[in-house]
Amino acid sequence: MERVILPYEKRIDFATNLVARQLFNIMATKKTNLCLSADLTMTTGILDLLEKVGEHICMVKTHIDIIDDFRDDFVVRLKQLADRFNFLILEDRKYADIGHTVSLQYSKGLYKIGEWADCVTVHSLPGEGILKALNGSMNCITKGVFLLAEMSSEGNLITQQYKQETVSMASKYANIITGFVCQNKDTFQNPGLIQLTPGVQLECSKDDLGQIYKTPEKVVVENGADVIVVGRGITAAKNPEVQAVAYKDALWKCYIKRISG
Ligand code: 6AU
Repeated sequence: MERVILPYEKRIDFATNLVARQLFNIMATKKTNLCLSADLTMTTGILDLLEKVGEHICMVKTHIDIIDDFRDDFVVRLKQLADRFNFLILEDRKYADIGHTVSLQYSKGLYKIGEWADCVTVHSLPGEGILKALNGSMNCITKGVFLLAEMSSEGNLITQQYKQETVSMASKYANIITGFVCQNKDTFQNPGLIQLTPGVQLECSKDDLGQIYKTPEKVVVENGADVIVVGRGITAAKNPEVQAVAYKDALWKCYIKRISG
């Protein structure tokens, strides 16, 4: 059966990565496929926002290296919110180096991402070594990778062949692959993997730096998005809480339409 018309709860049993199983489960239980991209630069801004919108999201996506006042207790509080509201944490680190360097970037340094992130984003560009390294550094029982197979930005250099080779590279590391960051449903067929799609806004069609936005209808119904990343559509709104609910409702309605055929 086609992945995009199966409900999340039926896809759990196809998932080989535990984070994918957890995410399907959270989406089905909380009835939300909204991932908040909390691209704010102060820890209080992020934590306050999550207090307000935590109940409406299945996952928060962080860029830990844009935070001005990072301290270790930030991740402790982030984890507490994730437990309280039952959402996962995706660190959007977009690893893109040789395996050895990436294994250090994942586990060492100021941020020690491997200690707190449920999953991370990774580029396939350097080749298989990057997945081999993460497979070795991660506690594979509880961690996951979203591999970038397509991007939302104008003029990006990803080709059809790059995308196909990215998907075939992932098939060798099924235990750590949660899914793909991509824009189109033809990217992969496996119902146990998750399509994470950024570049979504209700009001704008682009920003000034090459980001391209599509509507919830387009990304979920036509293009097969399973988890939808919304950043400034919520963070820059006058009332982020109200806007988070608007995105959650619009995205869930589109998902129901898709699985209802
Ligand atoms: O909704 P925005 O435009 O404010 O934020 C979109 C977020 C940003 C980007 O770093 C990220 O999504 N992103 C990614 C990811 C998730 O990997 C890939 C991509 O192709 N486009 C994109 O915008 O935090």
